[in-house]
Amino acid sequence: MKLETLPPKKGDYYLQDYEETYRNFKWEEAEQNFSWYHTGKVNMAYEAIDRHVEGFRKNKVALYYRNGNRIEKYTFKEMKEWSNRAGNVFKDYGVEKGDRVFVFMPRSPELYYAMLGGIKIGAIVGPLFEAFMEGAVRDRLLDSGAEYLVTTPELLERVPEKDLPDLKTIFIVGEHVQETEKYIDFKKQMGKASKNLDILWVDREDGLILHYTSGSTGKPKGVLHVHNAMIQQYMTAKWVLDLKEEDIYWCTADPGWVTGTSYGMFGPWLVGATNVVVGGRFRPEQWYQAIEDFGVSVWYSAPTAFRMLMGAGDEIVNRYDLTSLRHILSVGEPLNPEVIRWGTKVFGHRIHDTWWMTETGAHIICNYPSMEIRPGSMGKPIPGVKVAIVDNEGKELPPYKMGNLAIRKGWPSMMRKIWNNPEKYASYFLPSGWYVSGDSAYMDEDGYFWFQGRIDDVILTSGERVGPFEVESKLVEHPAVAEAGIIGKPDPVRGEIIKAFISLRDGYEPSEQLEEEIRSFVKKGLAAHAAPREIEFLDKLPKTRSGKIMRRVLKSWELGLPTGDLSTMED
Ligand code: 6R9
Repeated sequence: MKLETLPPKKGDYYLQDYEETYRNFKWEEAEQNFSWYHTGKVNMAYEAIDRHVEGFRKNKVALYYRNGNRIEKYTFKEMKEWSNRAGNVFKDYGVEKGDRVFVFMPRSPELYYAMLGGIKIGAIVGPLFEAFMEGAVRDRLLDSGAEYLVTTPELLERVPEKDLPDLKTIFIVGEHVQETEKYIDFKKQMGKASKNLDILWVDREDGLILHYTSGSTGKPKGVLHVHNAMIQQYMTAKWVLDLKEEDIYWCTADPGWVTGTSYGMFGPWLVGATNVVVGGRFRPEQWYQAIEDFGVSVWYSAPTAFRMLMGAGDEIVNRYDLTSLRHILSVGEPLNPEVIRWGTKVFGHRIHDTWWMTETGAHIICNYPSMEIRPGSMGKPIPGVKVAIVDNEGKELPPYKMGNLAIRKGWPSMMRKIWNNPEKYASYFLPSGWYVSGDSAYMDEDGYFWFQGRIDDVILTSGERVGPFEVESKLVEHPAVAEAGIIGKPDPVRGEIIKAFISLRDGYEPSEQLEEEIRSFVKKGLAAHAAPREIEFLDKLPKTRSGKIMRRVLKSWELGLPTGDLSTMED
C-alpha cells in the first residue's frame, strides 16, 4: 500500500529546514535571545509580558477575551499593569517566593492576571479546572499545601475549607464580596494596588507552575515546572506554532490543562503574539464565529474538538468566513487520518499533530509546516531533543518495532519534581538515562513516530499486539461513527478480544445490522484480527476535560471493577 502523504506547505516559516536545524541546533544559541543568559536574573512573567512593553509591542493586543456578552481586549502594557496589581495584592497578604497560589476560576482576564501576578513575585501557581468538584479540589490543595487560592463566589462552594487547614487566604473575584480576615475582595484590592511592581528575579530552576495530572490509577500527581521551561516553550512557539508578529492565535485549551498554560499563555506571549481566549462551552457555531470575528490565523485545538466539528457537518463550516486561518494544530490524543483529510478539505489546511505531555512541559514530537505530513504520525522530535523507541531495559529498538516512547533526560522544559512524591518522579526514568512516557509507539525508517496507545491500553489478541489508535481511526472512517474507544476484554481462548464502544453521528441509530457492517468495515480496511468482536453503542464516550477518551473507564465498566480517580472526567 502506498503511504499517504501530504506535501509541505509553501511559505516563509521559522523552521524552513527541519533536518538541518535538527542536526545543528544547540539550546544555548536560543538562550542568548534572553537577557537572563547574561544576567542570570529571570522571571517568566517578565519575559512573557513586561519585556514587550519595553519594546515596540507596548500597545499591541496581548489578549482578546470573549465569553457571551463580555468582550474585552488588553494590550501588553495593560497586562503588565494588571498583573503588577495582582502581584502587589498577593504581596500585601503575605505571599512569598515558593508559596503555592492556586487559581480555581473560569477562563477570564482575572485568571491570567492572577497567574502572572503570582509568578511575578516568585510564587508557584496552580491552575484548576473550573469544573472540578469538591473532592478534586480537596486532593490538589491538600497535596500541594496551598495557602492561597483565587476563586469566584460560585466556585468557593466547592472548596472544602474545613479539610484544608493550610489554606490561609482566599481571594474572591466577584461583586460585593464581604471581606473578612480570610476572604479578600480581589478586584477591589487590585483597584487600590499600585500598577508598579518590583519583579522578583528568580533562578532558572525555581518553581513556576504546578499542574496536577491524573494517572490511570491512584491520586492525581503534581507535576512541577520551573522558569527554565521558557526556552523550549519559546522555541516551539516559533518552530511548531510558527507564530509571527501579525498572527492572531487561538489555543482552545483551558489553563487547567497544560496545553492552556504552555501554549495558551507562556509560549505565545514569550514570542509576543496576540492570544484569543474564548470562554463558555464548546459549540461548533460559536467556534467558527470566533475564528471569523477575531480573524484567527493560527489555531491550536484537540482531536476531540475536530471530531465534533467534523460530526457537525461541512455545511455549517461554509456559513463562516474562515479565510484568516493559515496554520492549524492538534494535541492531546492521536489525530485520526480521517480528521486530517476532513480538515484539509474544509479549511484548506493540513492539521499538524503535536505530541507531548504535562511532564514534558512543551512540545516533543511534532509536524512542522515545512515538512511532509504522514497522516497518523505524530511527526519528528523537535531540535535539541532526542527521542527513541526503547525496550523495558532502555535498549533502542530498530524502526517499525513497537516499544516504549522514550525521551533522553534533560530537555529544558522537563518536569523537575512530582510534588511530595520523589519515588513517583524517579519511576519515570531508566538507569540508562531515558524518560519513559508510558506511551507505546514505533518509528518508521525516515524517523517519523507513530503512536499506538498508552502502554496499558495495548491489546494482545490471539498473539497479535494491537494499538487502540489504529482500530479507532479505522472506525471513525465509517460514515456512521462519530467516536470510538477500544479496549481489550479478557478471553480464555484469545487472551483478549477487542471490544469497541462507539458513539454514532447524528442521523444514525444502533442496530445489529450496523454492528455487522462496522465490523466487516474494519476487517476489510485493516485486518481480521483487528476487527472488534464486540460492539457497544453509547451516546457519549467517557472523556477527560482535556478531551481524552478514558479507555480505562470503559474497561472498568466492562469488567465491573472500580473506576479509580474520576476527578478529571467530563460531566
Ligand atoms: C499535552 C498533553 C499526555 C498524554 C500522552 C499521550 C496523549 C498527547 C498526543 C497524544 C497521541 C498525540 N497524547 N498528545 N497521543 N498523539 N499528538 O496532552 O498532556 O494531558 O499530560 O497527556 O496524552 O498518551 O502521554 P497530558
